[in-house]
Amino acid sequence: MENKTQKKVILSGIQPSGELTLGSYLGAIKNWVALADEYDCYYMMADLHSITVRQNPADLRRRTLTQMAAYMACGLDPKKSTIFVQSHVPAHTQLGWVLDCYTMFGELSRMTQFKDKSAKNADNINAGLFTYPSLMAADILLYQANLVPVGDDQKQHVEICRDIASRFNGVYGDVFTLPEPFIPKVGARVMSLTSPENKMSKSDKDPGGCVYILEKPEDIVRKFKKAVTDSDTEHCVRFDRDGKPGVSNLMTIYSAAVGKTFAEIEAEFDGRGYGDFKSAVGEAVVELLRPIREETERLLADKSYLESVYRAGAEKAGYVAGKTLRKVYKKVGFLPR
Ligand code: ATP
Ligand code: LTN
Repeated sequence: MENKTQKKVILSGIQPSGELTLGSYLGAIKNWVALADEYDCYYMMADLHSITVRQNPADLRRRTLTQMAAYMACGLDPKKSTIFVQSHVPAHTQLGWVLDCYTMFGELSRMTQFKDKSAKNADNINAGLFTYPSLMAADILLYQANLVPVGDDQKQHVEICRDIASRFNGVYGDVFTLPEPFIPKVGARVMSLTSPENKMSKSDKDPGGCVYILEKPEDIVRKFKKAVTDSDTEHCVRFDRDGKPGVSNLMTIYSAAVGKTFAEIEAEFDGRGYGDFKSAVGEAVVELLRPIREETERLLADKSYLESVYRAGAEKAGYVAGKTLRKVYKKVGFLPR
């Protein structure tokens, strides 16, 4: 594919199905920002994916715009990265359909996210929830992305994308670039503050377990004060994911927020109680998120600027995606119009 900058390509996205969480910031967005200079980046609000679970229309619109403002407040510069709304680029659904026909029932049935979400939404196990990964593969393959920065839970979806792309390439020649997942060393799987055996998730029924990136400082501090620590007797801050999941999760968050290693954190809190530690983590997260919240609020006050960003984003993304789609249509044998 023609890539004027000759930079390698990144694509990633988040569904505007809830407010962004500290988990999605540390697991994904932080890396998007870190990689934005080095790569030709496409970052989207995955609104098509979000309707696999029932959404309130007004909330979905509001969250899509808020999410875009938050991406920018986290440090994404629309002059450098292409920021767009997935549903604004029809090529995603168009390629999604084609890839559905190159994706096997058996491989979709093995997807952990499908199994989890079907269990949580037993009254709405729709076909979109099932074919979610082939639409995600279309998102990635349309831009010939080399890297897909995501949290650990999305690794399986990037792997199935590679499988679909290889299958297609096997039949038609080198149409798609095979992408790699890019998963952070620290923060790939931030756990719930109240049940550290589960992933922190925006659709979690227990709001105490999840910290939102736009949350008020006093609420953040309160949630960390109430975070579950471990019932072992040693009462010390030590990293042990299996033996001390609560403390280890807080150490992961603290490490990602302030940039200290686990050994440095253990030394800092040596001889101090869990109470002190939890307050320190809460304060560190407040300081990490404060500028993001303030900048998001500032950006949201200027709707026409936000509109200009997503319109330009859709234009650029649509151009690049259109080229891949045309190639695919030709390869599979659709009669040109
Ligand atoms: P939902 O509850 O709707 O499934 P979610 O909170 O799990 O949503 P996603 O929108 O699925 O979040 O994820 C957005 C991005 O953030 C993905 O790249 C995902 O891997 C990453 N991510 C989400 N939650 C976490 C987490 N707890 N730790 C690390 N990364 C995360
Ligand atoms: N499935 C992802 C969101 C997503 C995505 C993508 C991520 C949709 N399309 C393409 C990376 C690349 C999730 O976070 N649940």
